Amino acid sequence: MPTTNDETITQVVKAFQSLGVDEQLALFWFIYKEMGDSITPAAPQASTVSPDIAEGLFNQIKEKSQEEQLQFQRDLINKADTEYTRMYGSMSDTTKLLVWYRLAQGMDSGTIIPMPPNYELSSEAKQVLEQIKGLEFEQQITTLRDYVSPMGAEPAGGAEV
Ligand code: 45D
Repeated sequence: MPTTNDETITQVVKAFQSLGVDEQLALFWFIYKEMGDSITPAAPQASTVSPDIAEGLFNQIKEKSQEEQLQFQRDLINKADTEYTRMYGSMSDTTKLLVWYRLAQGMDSGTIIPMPPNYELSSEAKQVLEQIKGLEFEQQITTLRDYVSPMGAEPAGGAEV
């Protein structure tokens, strides 16, 4: 039987996924800004994360044009099948989260396409943001892990890394 907390998380993830693709990207960015320094590689369960694998994919995306960088992120959400989304699909959930974290850091440092200035979230997206802000830190992590988990494409048959 799922607990109330599990149901809350499931409901928030569904609301997140029901937004348009660009709205999801924008909301994800605002979440990153809200979480800020509370995200650290010392977080629990770091043993299931493969930093080198995340870095390898990130480095390839970093070399692309801004348009292609944005397309890659849209492809992940759309579950489009490309060389890169398959790489993503082969990762553990926490490694997937690390890929997104690295992309957000890249936006901060100017190597990844930035948010357009003065971007306003839709009221639907704002609602989801408020719901996520109301969760405990561990629940936020679970929510984000559940959110990034189904993205990308199925690997050809490799194991998770
Ligand atoms: O022109 O256990 C729009 C680890 C509009 C460690 C756009 C962790 C049009 C191990 C589409 C908006 C650190 C992994 C443009 C745990 C337009 C561990 C572009 C925790 C340009 C628990 C929008 C990790 C774009 C965590 C490009 C908590 C938006 C990680 C991009 C959290 C948004 C990561 C991005 C988060 C958002 C990442 C890249 C919250 C990324 C958010």
